[in-house]
Amino acid sequence: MFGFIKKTLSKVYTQVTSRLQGLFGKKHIHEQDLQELREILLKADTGVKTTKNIIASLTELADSGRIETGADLKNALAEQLSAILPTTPMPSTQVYVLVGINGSGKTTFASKLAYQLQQQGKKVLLVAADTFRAAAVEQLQQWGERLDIEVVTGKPNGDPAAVVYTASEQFQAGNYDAMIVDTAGRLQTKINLMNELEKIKRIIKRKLPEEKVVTLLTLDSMLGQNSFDQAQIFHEQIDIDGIVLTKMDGTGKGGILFAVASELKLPVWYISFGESVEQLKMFDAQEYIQELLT
Ligand SMILES: Nc1nc2c(ncn2[C@@H]2O[C@H](COP(=O)(O)OP(=O)(O)OP(=O)(O)O)[C@@H](O)[C@H]2O)c(=O)[nH]1
Ligand SMILES: [Mg+2]
Repeated sequence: MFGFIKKTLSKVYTQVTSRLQGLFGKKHIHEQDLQELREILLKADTGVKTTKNIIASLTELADSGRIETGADLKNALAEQLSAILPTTPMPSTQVYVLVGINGSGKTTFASKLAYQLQQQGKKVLLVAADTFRAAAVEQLQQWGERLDIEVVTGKPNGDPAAVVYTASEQFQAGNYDAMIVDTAGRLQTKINLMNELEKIKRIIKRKLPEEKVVTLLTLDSMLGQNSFDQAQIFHEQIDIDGIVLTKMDGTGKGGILFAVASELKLPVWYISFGESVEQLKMFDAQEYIQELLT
């Protein structure tokens, strides 16, 4: 990931990284410097609660003489941020179920993930379990054609669980290495739509009992804290395993990663940052922190 933030996430870089450098260059750290750090973290979408905890810990360290210089501050902040990000590695899996609100980047991520797995030599099956919009199926089919990856589709307005049923059989019979299920965007408050997701997961588990199924929630990083309540309810209703932060090339400011980790207690496994197929990275917490602070 080296140089990744500077090169790719230019907004994160200019809004966060460059401002931090000013603080880290100081000979002496005073009370007002911690207030400035607080402001930077808040502006970077780190979230009120998470920021408050970080600043409280740093203030304690400063009061006891353990943060005197800008360099001390940098090291202490790096430690704080590392402690926040859970290091749960992405489990090795063959079945991915992608969920999230409308427009959060599921279909784009499905294609990017399919491409990444294909590059690793895997035989991938894409499943268009978004039967709600005809355009959604076409969108995935187009990616499938471009990448030469098979896409299982169902009837328009049909039961998405039926598509998943067929796909699971094809997966089993066809010697595939991975199956990626793209679902329709939905609001977490629509109970019937959440039940539909549960049904999809149930069918996969019944048809493919040997496979580990990983449910990934796509979160649009540009929505900042607004997406938290949504994520929380998704998690309560259908058990999310990990987060994909999308549109990291947009106006999001990078701190969202820490807020997600500390407030949702869910690992971030992927960051997606553009509309072309290779713009996907497996998230590495240590590298990210290192780059953010350097
Ligand atoms: N810049 C940028 N745009 C993205 C990214 N991911 C998705 N998009 C765009 O965001 C829009 C929505 O993306 P989709 O992948 O269709 O989102 P979705 O969650 O499948 O949407 P629904 O199926 O309607 O719920 C599209 O215009 C994508 O091109 C990203 O990482 N960066
Ligand atoms: Mg979609």
